[in-house]
This record gives sequence, structure tokens and C-alpha cells, in this order.
Amino acid sequence: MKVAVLSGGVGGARFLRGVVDAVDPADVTAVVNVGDDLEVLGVAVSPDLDSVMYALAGVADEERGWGRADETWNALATVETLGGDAWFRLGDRDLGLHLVRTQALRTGVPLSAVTARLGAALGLEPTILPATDDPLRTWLDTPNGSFDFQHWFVARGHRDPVDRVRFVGASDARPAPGVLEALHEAELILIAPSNPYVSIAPILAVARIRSALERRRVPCVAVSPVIGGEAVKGPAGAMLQRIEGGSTPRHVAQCYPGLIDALVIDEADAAFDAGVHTIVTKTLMRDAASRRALAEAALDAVALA
Ligand code: FO1
Repeated sequence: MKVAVLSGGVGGARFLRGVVDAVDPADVTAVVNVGDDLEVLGVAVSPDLDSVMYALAGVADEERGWGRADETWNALATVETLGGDAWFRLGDRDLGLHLVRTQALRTGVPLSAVTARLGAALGLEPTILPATDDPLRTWLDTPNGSFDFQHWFVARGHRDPVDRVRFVGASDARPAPGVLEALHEAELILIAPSNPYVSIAPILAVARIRSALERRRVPCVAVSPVIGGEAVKGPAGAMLQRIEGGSTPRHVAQCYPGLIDALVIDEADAAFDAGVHTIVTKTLMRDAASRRALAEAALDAVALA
């Protein structure tokens, strides 16, 4: 079964591991958020693409959720000693990938082509696509000022309550090559249990991706990132409370108006009416078996066609 998965970083990457365990990995295309991308110390970092690639290559740091396992931090220690920018922690192994990406981007290779090269070098079977090759960056408006995503998330520890999320560059952003094809060829479209505002919304901010979803002829199923009103990790719960007015399945479903046919929710939230068809299962991904079981529950929604 051909599957297209819209994904952010940590949670999306875990979910994708379950998906490639449950279907032929060559039939899976991940369309990944790039709103978090940044340049730090002169290198181009695409955190969500990297979280997805590292997870699927089996080299991710499972505890941290981002970056590589068996990481060392010698370059960062030198940066710190020399008074350089050390707020965004780049490990030595991770840095190697950023150097290769940065060099290719500087010679004019688009992000999607660089990502294809990196994926091939890591031996990945699924197709990993950035949502767009064009510059699209997530900004957060808070009572304490406006911040780009990583300054809000990492430097300020996502402590500022968010009033509005904006996607600078979105109006001119085109889907990266392969994205619309993957959405059109998919027999099922999945939205990973990523943050709806800062992981999935930047993908949907590319107008032609959003309209492809609106005009889909196959089911689109989102997996809720919330369990019992709280995000497993990160600010999704607090953002839903402040922006949507609550963090029940209905509030999650409201983030995807006209875009989903079903929402996968946790057993802890089974009592709520989401306003769309719900699939109730255990959504916490603690190991390979639970990741696969969650993916299978979402994949079963192909029967909704
Ligand atoms: N997250 C942090 O909380 N602190 C960091 O220093 C940090 C560094 C980092 C480096 C490379 C990378 O690929 C991801 C990194 N992340 C870090 C994670 C990242 O900021 C977020 O998890 C994603 O952007 C949200 O999906």
C-alpha cells in the first residue's frame, strides 16, 4: 500500500519507524516540515528532516529524540570556549551531515535533492521529501515578542505562550518535487502525531499541498499527539489550550478542518467526541511493538475509502 505521511521531527520520526515496519518501506513517502530549519555557525540544519532520516536509519538518539546516538560534543565545546554560538547543540556526528548538506546547498543543489542524496547514503528505502525547497520559516508571536521557531523552542525553552504562528515565505513556497505526486499516488495519507501548529501547519501552509489534501480521493488520517489532554513531549498541549481553547480530540481535529477523515486517539481520550470518525488505540510509542501497533491502527483506516 502506497502511503504518504506528513511529519514533523521527534514524534513523526518515531511514527514513521512504525509505518515502515508495517508496510513495504519503498511504498512510504514522508513529507517533512522545514519551518524549523535554521543556519547556525554557518551550517544549514534541517532538524525534522534529520530526525526522520536518523530514526529510519536506526542511528537516532532514542532518549533525546533528536540528533544521533553515540554522539560526542567536541566541536561544540570548542565553539563554546571560543565564544561562538552554542545555544543550539550540534554534535560531532550530526555536524558531519550538516557540512555535506551546506556545501551542496551552496553549490545550488535544492534541499530535496540533497535530502535524496543523504537518504541514499544512509541506505534509506522510504522517500524523504522536504515539504518545499523554498525558504519557509515558522515564527511565533507571543506576549514577550516574536521569535523564529528555534529561538522560541530551544533558546527560550518554549516557555512563552503562543498567540499566533506565522509561516514566513509560505505564500511563495511551492511543493518540493515529488510531494504532489506522492500525495496523488498514495492510497492513504497519514498525518503523524506531530505538533499541529509548528510541525504540520508549516507543511499545510504550502497552498498546493493543502489543496491536494482538500481534493484527496483517498482517506486522510491524523494521529493525535495528545494523550489525556497532554502532549507526550513538547508544547502541543499548551498551544492547543491557548489557541484552540482546549486539548481534547475535538480541538486536535479542529486543526485539520476538511482535511481528515479520521483521527486516531488514545484510549485515555476515548470518551470525547472528536467530531470526526475516531480510531481508539494506545498511542504512546515506547518501543518497536507499540510504534508498529499504532501505525497499523492508522493504516487500517484505508478501509474508510
Ligand atoms: N533541541 C533542543 O531542545 N536543544 C538543542 O540544542 C537542539 C539541537 C538540535 C540540533 C540538531 C537537530 O537536528 C535538532 C536539534 N534539536 C534541539 C531539536 C529541534 O530543535 C526540535 O526538536 C525540532 O526542531 C522540533 O521538531
